[in-house]
Amino acid sequence: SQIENTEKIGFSKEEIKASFLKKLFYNLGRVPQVATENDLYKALALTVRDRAFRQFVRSTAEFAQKDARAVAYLSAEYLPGPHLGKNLLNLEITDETREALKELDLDLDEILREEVEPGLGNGGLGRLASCYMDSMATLGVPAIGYGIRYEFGIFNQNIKNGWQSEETDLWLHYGNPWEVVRPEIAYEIKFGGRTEHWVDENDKYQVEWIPDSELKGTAYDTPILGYQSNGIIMRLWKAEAIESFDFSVYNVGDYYKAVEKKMRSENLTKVLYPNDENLSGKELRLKQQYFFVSCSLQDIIRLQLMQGRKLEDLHKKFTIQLNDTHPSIAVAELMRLLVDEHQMEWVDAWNITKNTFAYTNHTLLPEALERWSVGLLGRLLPRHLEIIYEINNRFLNELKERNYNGEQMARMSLIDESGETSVRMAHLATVGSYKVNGVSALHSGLLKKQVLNDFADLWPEKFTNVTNGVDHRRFLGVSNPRLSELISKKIGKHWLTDLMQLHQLEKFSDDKTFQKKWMEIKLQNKKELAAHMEERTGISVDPKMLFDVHVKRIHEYKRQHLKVLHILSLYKRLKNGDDKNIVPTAFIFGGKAAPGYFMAKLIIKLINSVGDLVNNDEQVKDRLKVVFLPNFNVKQAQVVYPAADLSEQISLAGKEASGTGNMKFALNGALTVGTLDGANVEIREEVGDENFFLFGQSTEEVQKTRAEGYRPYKYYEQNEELREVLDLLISGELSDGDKELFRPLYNNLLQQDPYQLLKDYQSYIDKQEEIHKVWSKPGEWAKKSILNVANIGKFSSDRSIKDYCTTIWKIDPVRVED
Ligand code: 26W
Repeated sequence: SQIENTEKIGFSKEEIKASFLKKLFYNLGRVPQVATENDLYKALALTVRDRAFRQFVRSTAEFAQKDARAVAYLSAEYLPGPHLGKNLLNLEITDETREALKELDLDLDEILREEVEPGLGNGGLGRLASCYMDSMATLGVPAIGYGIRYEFGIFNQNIKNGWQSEETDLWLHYGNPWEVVRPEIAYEIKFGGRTEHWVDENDKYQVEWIPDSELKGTAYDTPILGYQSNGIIMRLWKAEAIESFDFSVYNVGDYYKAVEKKMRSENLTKVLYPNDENLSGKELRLKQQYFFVSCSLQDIIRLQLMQGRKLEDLHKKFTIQLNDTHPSIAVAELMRLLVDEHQMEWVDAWNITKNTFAYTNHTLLPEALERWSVGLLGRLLPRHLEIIYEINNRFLNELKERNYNGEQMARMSLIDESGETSVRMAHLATVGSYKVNGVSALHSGLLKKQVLNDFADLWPEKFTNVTNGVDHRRFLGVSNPRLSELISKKIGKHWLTDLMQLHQLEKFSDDKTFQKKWMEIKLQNKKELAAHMEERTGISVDPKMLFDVHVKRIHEYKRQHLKVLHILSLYKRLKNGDDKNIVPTAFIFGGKAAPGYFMAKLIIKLINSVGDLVNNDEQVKDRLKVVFLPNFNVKQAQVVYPAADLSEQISLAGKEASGTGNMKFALNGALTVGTLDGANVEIREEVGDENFFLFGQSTEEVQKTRAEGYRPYKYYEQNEELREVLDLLISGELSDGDKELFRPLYNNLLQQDPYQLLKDYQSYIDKQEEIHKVWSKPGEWAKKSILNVANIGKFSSDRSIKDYCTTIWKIDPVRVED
């Protein structure tokens, strides 16, 4: 009878319950008694999606009516995390839903755990894109996020015998209730072949690209809700074969060949490349980039024309944000579409192009700066290579007119002739954009001083900074309900839309009862994480220990192995009976290594080996625990951040562009031990020196060390404890007697040590001693923890998006009120 009630898309407990039962029955053919966990999850997801789409439709109507200027966010990666819990919060129906389910004898938390998250990204960059989607939706920025619908996202990580192994991510296996396919929104994409040039009867220069293969991209839309009112779309493209009208005619008798072609087309969006900060140089990767860029640009042009606007005004109605250089081929593709397909003059097209794009740089690591060999690019995209050369010629002429010399011009050229001739994608993006930004104050400064120095001298007004931010509604609101409730009780709920409100907590930082409640919540969260870890690893951890957490992609520059050296030094001390200033600590690691990155995989093995040694040693196992939590992703992150006491942000200064985990930890009351790198610098400024554990060299000192001829061996010789710890690596004690296993790491540290671990070692050890002292004074720790949260307001992605709106996009948000 409950099912027969007419469904209203309302927000009361009764309406949610009715919708839920109806979805379960009519969409899934189930009644509660026989439904699987997945059925229940899907029924609830569909219930929520109806409400999400309603918000989206309303926002779109509003934006259209206002003829608002819009952002197209181009990103090869997104990491939205689980949608359900987040959408409940945004619709403000978490409690009603929980109640409705309870009446059906169902548990919301269990259903939430069913969701498999879309792992359509590697790490920081993809997660940032999703935080920005949320904030754009919340603030009412007319926006659409374009990307790729990878069939297999980032691999699932298993740990076998201490080593990482990779398993295919089958996120679509049970179906995806959040997306809607739009078969009528599809575009043709060409590859390969050649170009033909001629002058037509009107004396107009014409170019035709005659490709040797074609496929199409179809749109899949996922609504991304903002808090309380707005909704925008994440539009992901899936590659498919073109089934043209004459397909059957041309392929008579060759049906199997046609099927093969279809399968080859679909390969394009099969899998996400699991490398970050490292080039693979693979043809398929360039194909993916061009594919999603071309679909998105064709879609943007369609939207522009559909609204009765002129193509000449494209840059007035759209701004296109390039999330790193991954979509930077867009500069050439927009030129091709305007000049070749829409018959625009080059100069006019260029004017539109360079006023449409803005480019965000996310890394300074030389090995991560994208370049494509001219051979490959010309074979795959012959017309684009011609266009890139034309852009370059005109650019170099401009430099010549300004009296640049040959050396400077070679440095700035879009084409690198030094080794294998290749296109520098960061230069293409910079020349083709009206703004270029880095992602923290330090990083934006280094960008201007190092990688894009010549360009910053040429166009100083083009360069700017937007410090990253995080979606605090997800990383505090959804994932830390206990702390959220305590905060709301004290200062109201306004922090959900204005994180600066957290400042009001400052006055309670000395309040003993508040401190007690604060730390009690942390302990509860730690209990949950401990249970979660025990279930996944079998390792039990006492929640009263200091939770010292290092979670992020595994990379040498992030220095997970510096953390390992610290653990080994404590282990040695305890074995020598020296336990002063060592508090019981659980060291928690998580993160994936790129499958082809040997050193990173060896670091994972090392962490697990150290865990085996420490966790099973009767003498120390109550003092130290080491856990490697497998398969770190957004879903697990939401359990980890709320439970952390200490946040490890220990990259070599000058290497981490910003970091965003650092913000999520502090938002949940963890204290940071960190270097002056990326956004750490700004976090420390905000929370205060006395509430941040700083160690290590500054960027300038790092450069000086290198310039003076860094010899890590000197530190090995001079520092006895460091020497003992390093020698432990090759003692066989960690590896069943195998002295060779960790030798590559050992040799690397003693001979090159490119990330200067040995140089920063002692400063790190000393700082950790101080940290353990502070932990021994609970009141002091609690105060610092509260002050971290109270002063973290700047790092909401709402602030970042407002910065983008004012300094780059020139867009006024149009918030749709209920
Ligand atoms: C070409 C291979 C490749 C793939 C991905 C190179 C580089 C990337 C990304 C840019 C890596 C990445 O995620 N960078 C991170 O971006 C975050 C968001 O701005 C920053 O917070 C991190 O510091 C930065 O490492």
